[in-house]
Amino acid sequence: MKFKDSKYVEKMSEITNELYKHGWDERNGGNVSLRLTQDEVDQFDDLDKTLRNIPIKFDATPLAGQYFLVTGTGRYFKNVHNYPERDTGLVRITDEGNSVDLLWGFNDGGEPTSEFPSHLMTHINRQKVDSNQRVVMHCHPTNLVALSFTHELDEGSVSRLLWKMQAESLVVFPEGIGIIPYMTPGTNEIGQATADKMNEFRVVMWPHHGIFACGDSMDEVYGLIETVEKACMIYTAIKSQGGDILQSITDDDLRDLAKSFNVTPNPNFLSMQPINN
Ligand code: 2HA
Ligand code: ZN
Repeated sequence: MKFKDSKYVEKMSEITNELYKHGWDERNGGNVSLRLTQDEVDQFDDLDKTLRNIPIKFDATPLAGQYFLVTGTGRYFKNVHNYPERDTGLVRITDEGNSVDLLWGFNDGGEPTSEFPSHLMTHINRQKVDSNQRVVMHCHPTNLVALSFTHELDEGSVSRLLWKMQAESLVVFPEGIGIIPYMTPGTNEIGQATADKMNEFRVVMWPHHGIFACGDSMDEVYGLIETVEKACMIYTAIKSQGGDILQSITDDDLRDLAKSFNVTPNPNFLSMQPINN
């Protein structure tokens, strides 16, 4: 079987198209990486030679030998589903950890996303927490970016706000949302700051820019971003309806929700003991 016809390329095409259609990835915006296992790669008969070696600018040795299907730098998510072999690539991290071998894709000379440091550093940290870790996704959800201008950038208060915007939030992201300061995109520094947050969270806000999220499958991570952005969208709608909140989900409601869905809210943001409501 050819890799181009695989379910991995199909899923990458579907998700990048969804991200584009939601208006979360204008022009160069957004990037996705998906880890493949050796067994998965071995199923294909066109992945056995290195097409090119591409240097990377940080040490990825903890991922040596791992395979990632990743979107390319400067690619437009509007087009990925029509040109997957141009706009995405399958790479293997070399043993030295300072470059990747290209096995498929990027057939116009392209390279992995400019946010590859944030992706790979996140994969490194998350694999320590969750051996099923596979996906990292970055996009620019409109209402979340807007919220980063109007709301204080405090993880506890943003997490509690988003939990109270809809019953679904606490169930989907009980650990809350991490926030880094505004930083220059594409740098190793933003990569390290993001990956550090990923020790505690699966979703990190990049103020005035977008969101980084990770998890076990494309749908899990896409759904996580969708749920965070929906909560931000409800907040936008509340503000545009005049902003007065007459009734809301209470802390006790959140505790009941956590019990019924068997999730553990981040104890720094919500105590399960109803003391200081
Ligand atoms: O890949 O979204 O953060 C383009 C970006 C940079
Ligand atoms: Zn971005």
